[in-house]
Amino acid sequence: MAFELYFHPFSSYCQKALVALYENEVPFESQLLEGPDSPAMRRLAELWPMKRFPLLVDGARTVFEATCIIEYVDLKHPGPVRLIPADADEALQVRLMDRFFDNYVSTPQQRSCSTRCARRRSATPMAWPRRAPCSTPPTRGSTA
Ligand SMILES: N[C@@H](CCC(=O)N[C@@H](CS)C(=O)NCC(=O)O)C(=O)O
Repeated sequence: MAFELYFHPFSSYCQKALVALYENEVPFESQLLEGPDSPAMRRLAELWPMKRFPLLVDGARTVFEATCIIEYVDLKHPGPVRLIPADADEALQVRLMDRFFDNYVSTPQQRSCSTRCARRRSATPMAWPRRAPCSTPPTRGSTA
């Protein structure tokens, strides 16, 4: 059975998972998260109550967190391109870079985009009526 990937193309975390699948031409079924009420979004909420994406489904198994999806794909569907080096020390360097870019680039970038999307939504309510692909940002002054 082919993997299923729940994703939105504007999400950098989803792009990480997609690169892993495309690099080794791993077949997968796209579950495109088209909006808050789309069937794929409802199914995502059933499979992963945190409702974060990407999410990979492999039969009865669900794998969340883009980094873990990459490791899972490398483990279960190895191809000519090694996603995580076999050498433990080199693998550690890859994981360090992964953590750096997630924590200090992607997450702040996502927060900034979400803030702008939310401002735009309140100015033009029809742009994305209820929920953007990424989290609604905290309001100014909140501690979240
Ligand atoms: N740490 C997670 C982050 C995933 C994440 O935050 N994805 C965003 C999309 S950019 C999301 O699911 N947003 C939906 C929401 O916050 O409700 C990963 O690496 O996969």
